[in-house]
Amino acid sequence: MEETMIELSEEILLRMYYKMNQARFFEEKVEDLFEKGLIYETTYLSKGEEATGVVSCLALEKGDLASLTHRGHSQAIGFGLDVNMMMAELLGKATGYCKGKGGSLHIADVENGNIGANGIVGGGFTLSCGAALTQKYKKTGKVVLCFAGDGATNEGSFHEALNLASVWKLPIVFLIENNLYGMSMPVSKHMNIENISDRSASYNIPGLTIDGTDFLEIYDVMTKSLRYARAGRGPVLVEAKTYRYNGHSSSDAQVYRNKEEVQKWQKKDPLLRFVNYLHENRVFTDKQIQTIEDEAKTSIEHAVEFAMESPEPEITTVLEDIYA
Ligand SMILES: Cc1ncc(C[n+]2csc(CCOP(=O)(O)OP(=O)(O)O)c2C)c(N)n1
Ligand SMILES: [Mg+2]
Repeated sequence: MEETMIELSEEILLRMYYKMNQARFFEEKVEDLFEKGLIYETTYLSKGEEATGVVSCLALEKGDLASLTHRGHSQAIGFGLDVNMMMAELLGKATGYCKGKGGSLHIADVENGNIGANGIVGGGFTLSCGAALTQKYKKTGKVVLCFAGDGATNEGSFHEALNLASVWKLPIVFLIENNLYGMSMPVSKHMNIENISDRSASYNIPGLTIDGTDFLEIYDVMTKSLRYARAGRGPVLVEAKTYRYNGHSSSDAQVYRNKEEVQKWQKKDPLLRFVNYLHENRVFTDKQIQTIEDEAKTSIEHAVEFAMESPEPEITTVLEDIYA
């Protein structure tokens, strides 16, 4: 892979910071709405993981595809999904991505390359391989970004997918968001290796471990990995070490970790690191930074208003769009 660091324009920095803020505000609102009893499913929040979700998507080119995980709000916002439709889906409204019947775990926008979130851990690996095979077969020049968690890499589907992607040299980048736990199980207890990227050796493909709280490293490594896959050289496995601040889901008492651990990770919060970079490098003025944050917040407040004012699905549509 290329040696020199990929340059970041002001425009891309602005989009990254805006979307990372949107992702954080989106989930703060989701927590609030859940507590008020307005979200009927549980929630899987990605607060703390905004850099991996957003920044890796911003390294994609127009027309590229992505498959998301159950912890996929930051990924979806990064990919460019509409926050109004996302919020409406979480509130079970007819204006949502699945007309209010799928919830967070089934948000998808297939026409625009978003193969979808997935309630099945490891379900995205093989779907992504299928999508990547289509790109190769049709010579579209497009690449698939496949998100997954650390726990998911213990599923058989991970190994099947990496093997096939390697043998067929599929245009796909697997991005593992290693947030150190699969539910309450620490990585050290569910696998016997330090770095998940080592698993790439079995399939003779490049494997890289990066800091998932550092937007600079994510953008650099993801851009290069996507170029590698786009050039027809085959898949890449990227592991980003990151952390989720919330419990696994809304019903997690978090007895398996202590506050100090959470606080340690919050010190390298991806948004904090981003804003420090903006200040240190004088990319934007304080006023401009404030405006980006305010606009991101306003967009989420609008999304909540849109969702609250939207109608519920009609009872007559209850059997529509049911596949199984
Ligand atoms: C096939 C399957 N097995 C188990 C579950 C239950 N489950 C939901 S999330 C989860 C943990 C996944 O851990 P990881 O891949 O690390 O993702 P994270 O939740 O940490 O983002 C499990 C076991 C599931 N949804 N699907
Ligand atoms: Mg995990």
